[in-house]
Amino acid sequence: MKTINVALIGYKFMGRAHSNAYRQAAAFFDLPAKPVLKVLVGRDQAAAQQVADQFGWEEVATDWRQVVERCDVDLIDIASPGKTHRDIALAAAQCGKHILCEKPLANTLEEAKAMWYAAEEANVVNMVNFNYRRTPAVALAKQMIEAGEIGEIRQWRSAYLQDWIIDPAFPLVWRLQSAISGSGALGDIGAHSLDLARYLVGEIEAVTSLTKTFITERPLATATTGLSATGGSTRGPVTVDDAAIWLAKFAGGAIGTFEATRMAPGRRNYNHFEISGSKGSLGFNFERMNELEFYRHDDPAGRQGWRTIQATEPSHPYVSAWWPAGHGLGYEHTFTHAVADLCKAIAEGGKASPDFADGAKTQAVLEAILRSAKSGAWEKTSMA
Ligand code: SOE
Repeated sequence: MKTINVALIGYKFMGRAHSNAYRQAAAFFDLPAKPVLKVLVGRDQAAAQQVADQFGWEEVATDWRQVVERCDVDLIDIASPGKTHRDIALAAAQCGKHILCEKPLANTLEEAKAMWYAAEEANVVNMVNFNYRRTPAVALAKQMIEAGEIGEIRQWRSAYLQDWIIDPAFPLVWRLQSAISGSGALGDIGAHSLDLARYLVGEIEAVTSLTKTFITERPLATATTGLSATGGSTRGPVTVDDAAIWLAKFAGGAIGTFEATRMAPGRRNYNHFEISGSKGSLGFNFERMNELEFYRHDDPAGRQGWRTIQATEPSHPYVSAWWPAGHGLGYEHTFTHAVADLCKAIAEGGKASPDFADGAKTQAVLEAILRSAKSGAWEKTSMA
């Protein structure tokens, strides 16, 4: 069997999710090429080594620049914070490596475009990891929309709600610093909603928005693991939004409302959307990720109502690779699906999706939202 040697940069929350995906993909999916966990890269050698041992990486390295040049590496996976994405991707493309990059693609549109052009010029397979597209229920929604089951789409409404920074004593982790993450709830979770909206409805032409930082100062972080952290007594400014709300006009004529917040008590990872079409509606919430809600307007009068499709049948996207009907999947499976699709694209010389062009288009909407939050006006999405 052909192999794809992977170098993964980043070993914390996303690093572990990606590591698990590389371990699982070939065991569950019939892949034309199998990912090999070649080298895990992290600045803290001991911490990276611990994760490498847990997940079975062959080696650990501390300098990504040396790793991207290695001729025994085929795929560079960027699972480090946003501010590192551009430089790593550009170097990887220059060395002819395929690239998987965590979302959002970059911290600015300019960076995202540079990554897109570099990958295209180098003719390497490139993918941005908007993993929620690969939830079976979401992929099923896509199939149903394409089959015309809800008719012409008129409205999108989404709310991506979390509460992990609700405590003012929660430290100033990198996701709360614009120099490292670009933006706050907007880029971290709002970008997922934008990707789903682009995937299911189409391009967004214009937006008007509101952003808010409720807690403007926090203790500096002394240690972080995944989304938890401990803080010291010194404090620093929060330079990103805690919440963002926006309206959108889609190129195809639909209109949308979006909310992304980390200030919604009780909502841990509530990634929700509802789509209203001329013939019916679809609804999804990641906290019940195995279910897709569906309403058909042409059901007989007196028998109409929302139905819940358990998206766990072998006929549903990705499901036949896993367990018998009704047994359900989890968060980690969305990463495994991304890796499986990426390995197929690499082995077959195809294109991955969403690619860096998609990532840059989402970035253009993120920038329009930030512009509108400042100007108070409608802002057009522009790739310029
Ligand atoms: C934190 O908000 C986070 O881990 C995001 O960074 C991920 O992209 C999202 O899937 C879950 O929440």
